Amino acid sequence: MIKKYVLGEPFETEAVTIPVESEQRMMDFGKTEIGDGFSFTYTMDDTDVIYGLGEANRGINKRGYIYTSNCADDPNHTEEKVSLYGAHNFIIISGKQHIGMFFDYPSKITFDVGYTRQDTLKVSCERADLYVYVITGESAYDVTKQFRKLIGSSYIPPKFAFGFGQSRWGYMNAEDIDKVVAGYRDNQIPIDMVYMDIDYMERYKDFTINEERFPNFPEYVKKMKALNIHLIPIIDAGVKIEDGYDIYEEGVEKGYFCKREDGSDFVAAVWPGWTHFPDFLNPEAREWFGSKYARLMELGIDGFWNDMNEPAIFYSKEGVEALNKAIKDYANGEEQQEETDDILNQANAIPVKVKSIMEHLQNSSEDYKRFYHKVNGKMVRHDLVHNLYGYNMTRAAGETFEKISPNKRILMFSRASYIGMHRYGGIWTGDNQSWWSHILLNLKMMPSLNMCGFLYTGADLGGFGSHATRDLVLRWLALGVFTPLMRNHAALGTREQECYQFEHIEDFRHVVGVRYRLIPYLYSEFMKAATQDDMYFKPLGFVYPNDRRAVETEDQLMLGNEVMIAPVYTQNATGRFVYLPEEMKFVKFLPDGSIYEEIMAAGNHYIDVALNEVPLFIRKDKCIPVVDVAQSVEEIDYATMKMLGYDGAIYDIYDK
Ligand code: MIG
Repeated sequence: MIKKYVLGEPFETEAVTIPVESEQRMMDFGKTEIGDGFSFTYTMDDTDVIYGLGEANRGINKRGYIYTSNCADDPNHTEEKVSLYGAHNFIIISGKQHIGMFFDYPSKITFDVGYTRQDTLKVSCERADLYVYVITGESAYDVTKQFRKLIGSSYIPPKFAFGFGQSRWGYMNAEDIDKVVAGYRDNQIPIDMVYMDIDYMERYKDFTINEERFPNFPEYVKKMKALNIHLIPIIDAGVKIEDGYDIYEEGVEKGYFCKREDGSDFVAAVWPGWTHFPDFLNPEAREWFGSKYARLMELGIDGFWNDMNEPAIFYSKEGVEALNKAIKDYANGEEQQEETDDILNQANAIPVKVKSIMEHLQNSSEDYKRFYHKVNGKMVRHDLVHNLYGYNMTRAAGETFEKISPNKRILMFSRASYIGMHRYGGIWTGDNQSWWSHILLNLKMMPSLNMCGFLYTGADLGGFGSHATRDLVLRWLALGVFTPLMRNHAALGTREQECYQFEHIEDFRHVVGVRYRLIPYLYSEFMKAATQDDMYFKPLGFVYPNDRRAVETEDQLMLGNEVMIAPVYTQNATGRFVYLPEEMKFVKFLPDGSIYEEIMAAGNHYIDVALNEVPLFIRKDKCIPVVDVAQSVEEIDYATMKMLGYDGAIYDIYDK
């Protein structure tokens, strides 16, 4: 059952697509307080599990920490962080009763899940203008499915997007990309996509191609297509201010950029230098920006990734002015440097005020108060709707794709997001690090994202920041084999981590190859999840809710209807412990192409998994299809399909 409560005057985020009659009274459980903002407080039972929050830090069970939805460009996902790139305000209280709550509120909102008081859940935000949807059901899984119906069907990418992709910030030109393609094709490591990061553009101008770096780009796209390689360019949110750049000039002329209070166009520095931000909350501006994706589609491009759309800001004009003033004041003796007894520090000290301004220049909350959106003829200050920006950038693209390419799916995923965006694109989970703990973080985020509608997701495999090691990349790929988005991506300046950069390339060939053997199964499970508003990845507790040990398992996931995954995420380990809630078949894809199978009883086991093996479990009396390895999705030979799992299980892949 779904109830909708209206508090104050909510902003219409359009996250929900199904009309629900609203009630003006308060929720009849927990405690709602309105006055200085909004808060909802609920006392949790010891055994209540809190699910949800999509792209958030820490566990599948969110208890024991505090999280703030505030789309943030923060590349340091350490354990204490409270905000990442997405804002997914859906939680489920699961215990004696199962209650889902969606707080449809477009600005900063905090979920204190037993942080301040261990038994207290408190959700609070600054203004009491929001919709709260309350869903009751017989289990957390049931509540999730009801919620998913409410917010509309998830985005479906083209089939090639289930292949493997290679990316790196630093591929400068066609030669660099040729090297990547050769590195994969020559070594027979399957691949379908190579990503183009910001350097393909002309001075970082959206929808341009640097002709010196990519001479005759349409031909190049064709040449790649002939090799079954899709080139996937990045699109940044900010539009470069440059005379003669038509998108900048049109945007200014039509008033499609975000404005300051005085009506002038807001100016912020990002990769292109000074930019304006398209006003994606204005439907006309959205349509206008969206239509520009067609420029690249006309050149043969069929996939994109949207970046910097929190929006990320290096600094604003106002920020620089404040800094200049502080420096001038200091030089004129009006601002003292921090007093310290430490002689060394005295010599190096930066004046306090200057230092504090410098530290807050980037992604400053002050800047988010400096620009406005035009919504239904009214000016709305950005910070009040901050979490909708990336959502509406991706929606701009998605609406264009629906219009100009109704019969062909286009690959699209975004960095920033809000619930509702799941209808237009997937997401990648941003700038993680080449850390073992981030393999586990990747795994834990996946089911939470599914609860919020985001099915086409994945992390930067091998880690974005920091230097990767061979074993980490292999182990991470063995998780990536199962994530719908399987992309190796790394930051400029880090160790090269393409699969052919390490010794014993055959191990990488094998692990990526397993993905291709499983694509018919993974694709089919994805399509079922997308078309039936279901989950692709589930926590074990969604399938075995009465098994406390299963509910508490945070390092294994259910995939589709048949599979459980349990990747190794510890360095130097030759295997791991697993918990089987029921009898299952342990399957390992071995490097010689054969498959190891062993039925295991319910309970605890230690499984041996070498670096070059890919493990999975098949649930009792079920089986899955596998095919032979192919070098691209296009080349998969369905005639090689065999069933793997329990003998005698009846399995019709197309009509299950
Ligand atoms: O300020 O385009 O998260 O994937 O490689 C960094 C360069 C901008 C951040 C993205 C990352 C991408 C990088 N971008």
